[in-house]
Amino acid sequence: MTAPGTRGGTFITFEGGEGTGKSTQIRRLAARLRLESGRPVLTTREPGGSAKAERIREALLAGLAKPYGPFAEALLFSAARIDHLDTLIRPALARGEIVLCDRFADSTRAYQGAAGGLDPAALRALEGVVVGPTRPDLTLILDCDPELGLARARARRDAGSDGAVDRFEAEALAFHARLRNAFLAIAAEEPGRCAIVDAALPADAVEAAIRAAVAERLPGLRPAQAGLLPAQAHGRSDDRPGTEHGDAA
Ligand code: Z5A
Repeated sequence: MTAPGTRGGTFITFEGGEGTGKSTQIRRLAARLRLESGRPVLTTREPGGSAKAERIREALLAGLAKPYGPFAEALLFSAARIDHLDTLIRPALARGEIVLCDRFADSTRAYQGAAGGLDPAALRALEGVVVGPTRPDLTLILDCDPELGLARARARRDAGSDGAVDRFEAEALAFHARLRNAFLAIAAEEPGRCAIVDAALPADAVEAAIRAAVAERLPGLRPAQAGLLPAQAHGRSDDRPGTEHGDAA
């Protein structure tokens, strides 16, 4: 982990299975931090975030890389991450901004590693080359029963605000159970960086737990005091994450 302050900015990632509420909570935390911290907040996502990485995202989620196997997919996620880091994340951190990222390297460890069956040592080596010193200061792992998360994702799609089932959502429930265990194992392995948040709770309660975790782990950002701010500070709970990726304000 790079300590906040050594590079100016603060890097927070959101991880977890499908439909755990990452996008919803990123928007809420971003709104709070914009009001509270007095610093620009950039929200972004993986795969994607930069123009070139978004093109790779389209191919990955359409399943175009699946026939080449999980290591080829890991390489493509990494290619997208290199561009995202170089063109968006590192410049924002160097400017002293707070960067909130929807998924990052832990998703490669969980999806391509634990759930996809790749050798963890090979993936760690790849991560070391791709990510280098740009480690998150804090990773919030949103955790709930995969059946609940998948049901939420399904309900969102049925309500018409989303497209077809993507390549990973279409995997069997056993895959999603392995994913959940993988994220919990990452949190157990790196407790200083990771905080587990109960994502089965209502969105307001999840938001409060996230504010408490951020206040405890990154006291300089002071989001716990955001509870004193007016309710209109945060976005709608059904906001999709992709709409403001790359925005700093
Ligand atoms: N992937 C990978 O394999 N390797 C990698 O290295 C990386 C990614 C970086 C990206 O998909 C896929 O890429 C992902 C992993 C893989 N797998 N899939 N699929 P994505 O970006 O399209 O999707 P996602 O990251 O899985 O997120 P999501 O499914 O869109 O869910 P979410 O962001 O966690 O949840 P949400 O959109 O905030 O909420 C979902 C719905 O639930 C929505 O209607 C909300 O209003 C509702 N919601 C949210 N919170 C609550 C609570 N607390 N209670 C009730 N309802 C709620």
